[in-house]
Amino acid sequence: MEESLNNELDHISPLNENIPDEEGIQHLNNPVTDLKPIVKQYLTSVKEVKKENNKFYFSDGSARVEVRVVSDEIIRVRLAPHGVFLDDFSYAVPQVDQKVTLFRLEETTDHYLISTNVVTCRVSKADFLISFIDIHTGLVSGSDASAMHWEENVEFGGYYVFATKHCQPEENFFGLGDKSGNMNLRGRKFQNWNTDAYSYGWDQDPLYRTIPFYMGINEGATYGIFFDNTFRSYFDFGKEDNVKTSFWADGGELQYYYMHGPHMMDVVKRYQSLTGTHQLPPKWAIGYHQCRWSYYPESKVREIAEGFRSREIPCDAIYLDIDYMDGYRCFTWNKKYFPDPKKMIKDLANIGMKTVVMIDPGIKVDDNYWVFKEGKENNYFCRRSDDYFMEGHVWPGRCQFPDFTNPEVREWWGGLYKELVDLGVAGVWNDMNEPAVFGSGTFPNDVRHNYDGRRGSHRKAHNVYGMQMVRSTYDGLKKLQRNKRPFTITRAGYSGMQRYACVWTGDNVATWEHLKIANIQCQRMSISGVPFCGTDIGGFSGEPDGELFTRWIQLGVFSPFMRAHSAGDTSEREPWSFGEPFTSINRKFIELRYKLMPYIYSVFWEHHRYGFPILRPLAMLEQENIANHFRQDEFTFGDKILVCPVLEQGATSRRIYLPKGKWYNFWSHELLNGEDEYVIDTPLETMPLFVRAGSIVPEYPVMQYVGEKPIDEVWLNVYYADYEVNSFMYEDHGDTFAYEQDIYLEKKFNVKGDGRSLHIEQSIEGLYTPNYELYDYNVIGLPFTVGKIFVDDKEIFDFSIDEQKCLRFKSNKNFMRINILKA
Ligand code: MIG
Repeated sequence: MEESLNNELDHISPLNENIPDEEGIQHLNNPVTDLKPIVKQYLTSVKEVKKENNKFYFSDGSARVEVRVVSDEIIRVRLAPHGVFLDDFSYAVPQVDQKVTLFRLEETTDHYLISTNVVTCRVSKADFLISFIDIHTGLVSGSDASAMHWEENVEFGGYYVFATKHCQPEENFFGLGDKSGNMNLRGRKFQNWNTDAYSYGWDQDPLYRTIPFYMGINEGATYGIFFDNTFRSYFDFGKEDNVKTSFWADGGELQYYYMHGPHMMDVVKRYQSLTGTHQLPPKWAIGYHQCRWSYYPESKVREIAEGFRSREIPCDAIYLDIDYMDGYRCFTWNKKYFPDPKKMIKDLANIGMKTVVMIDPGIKVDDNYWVFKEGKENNYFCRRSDDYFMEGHVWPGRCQFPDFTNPEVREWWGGLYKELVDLGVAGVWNDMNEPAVFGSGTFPNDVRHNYDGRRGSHRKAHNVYGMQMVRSTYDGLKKLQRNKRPFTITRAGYSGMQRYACVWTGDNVATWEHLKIANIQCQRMSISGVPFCGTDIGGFSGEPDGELFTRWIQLGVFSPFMRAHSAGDTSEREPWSFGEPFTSINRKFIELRYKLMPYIYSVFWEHHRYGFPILRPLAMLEQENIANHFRQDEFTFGDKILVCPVLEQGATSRRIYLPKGKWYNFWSHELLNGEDEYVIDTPLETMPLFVRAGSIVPEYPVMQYVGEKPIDEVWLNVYYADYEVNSFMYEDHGDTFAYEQDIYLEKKFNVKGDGRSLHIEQSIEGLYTPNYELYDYNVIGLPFTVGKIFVDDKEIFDFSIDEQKCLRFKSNKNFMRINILKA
């Protein structure tokens, strides 16, 4: 062990070599303290069991374990090394709702068994090992390889806490949100400590966000573990020891939720039921956005905005990075660059361009600056252990930092946005909230935090700092904008951040490798509970060529958040910056985003309301096929559209895999069978896109921005299938919370073909009334010549077959039944 410790110390590097293993806790700040002897204590054997409502307490005489039945499929386990549990408080899980009716405790010779209708949590008496068993299949998941254990932390108090589980021979792992390597986590080791990771590389770790949630797939069944611990945490998926999966943290409680599957989709939905889903974003937030560090002065901002309109490239928002501020003081304006922000924002709004501004956490130490003065007078800034203020240099120079874990500070900070909202600012972008500090990287460990009245050092609050910042931004905007949906973006976060913001993946690089990272990262965030995610299209640092930028735009159409961004020292980076043919292709793809708007918006609703992820990797679509655990390029956006971005320079074709079912090539309408691989041509003006047969994909006319024109008709693309498929479409006002009062429409379509006819049924739920009256159908792939069409049993005669061989006709938007019959 001595030797392995030394090895670890030998290669401390700023990148990903510095993860201690379970046997050698390593403080990054002070490697010397690692050399103290390690005394780990393990749970011994179960001596006592007690039941209190839905909680069961097991004790080995001194340590206690709580097993709580949260729902039929979710069970929470907590450890108290000396019998006393910490306050049951979590930023990730605002409320542990009780959703279970039936459960029971049984005792056998060797075990205690706590069972719901779905899963049994088994605690072995002799060695305190905990495992989870599917009641129906008997499959054992997430079983302890050793009993939960801990090590006293002499320096800070509390314990390092550890769980070690079996890793099955063919088990693969997914999740953890913000990682930059392969999607499958098997054989690797990670840590979570929110880090400003400028120009991060493949597999660099840690990055900006902490999502201590993973899923294991074994024998075709998925389960999940959410280790709700905000301290620096670690995960090892069979790296140190091929047969073990461990997770541990530098402090806090060993507390995790076991979430039963059997499908990955079920587990993700259960994770979202604990940590919440994203609110519906304002519709404009899912349009195309243009950003740069920075567009200034005002004339430049106008030139860019008008550049979109004159070139007829759709765009909904333009961003102001830090240079709009006066000396980087948050909530101020540089009056030289922006003499009349209100007028500028209004003029931009008049051409349909929203303004989003950046706000950082560092507040300049300056007694003539009102934000600093208010923070100082009210004691809102973080302090060190000996009561000095936490000071560090960021963009404005010497700064102090609000303690966003204090509810009073959050309230104050939320109110600071008043002037920006009054000026017409439409959204806020919170950067540097890991928190990032020049030189040292972040705050020292001894900084104190309020932690919502529970108190804690930065060790405990670090990973939630950014999330609490953007929470305060979101809540503040929500109040100030009255009933309008806030739009917020955050760089840092912790599990549950999706309740307050969308995210971008930070400072990536203009390389083809980063395009691959971007594709995996967005998918991974999506299945880790953070669906509204995007990358800096084009790469933040470095220079993409036209081809790379265009391929990134293509991926961006199918990134939930679609924004181009670039660092200040790079060349111009607008969709037209690379000349032809790139400009036209970029336009065509951004237009596609706008055409698909009703589909994309519906997928956001499905996430918000039902907890479905927006992007679904192949491993989720077909988890029973182990080969899919290693495929990471293809994914579906929602349920209907399969995307396979082109990720290689100069590629003229690429291999793709289609999952079960039948798929239409989006461009050629060729019908292909799933569960097979194909080689698809990929000239720059196209990318492999497929639509599930039987789908209805709604489409809007191209607009230059959301809401540019009233919608006269919604186009319904119907993809014929000789089986039955459901689709749906969601509609509402687009920027209010009226949907919470049922002012929305959820339309379900059922499509069924049988070779001689095609039936479409519609059912409508909700109270919203859209302005348009008609659906305009485009039926693709009909295998027969059309004889008659009936809409609600009335024959219609006005139909045609277009040059693409698609059937075209119209109906009233409230139709219930359509029958298309063979001649
Ligand atoms: O230290 O505000 O990730 O998007 O343009 C750099 C300037 C600070 C980092 C963000 C980037 C942003 C930049 N910021």
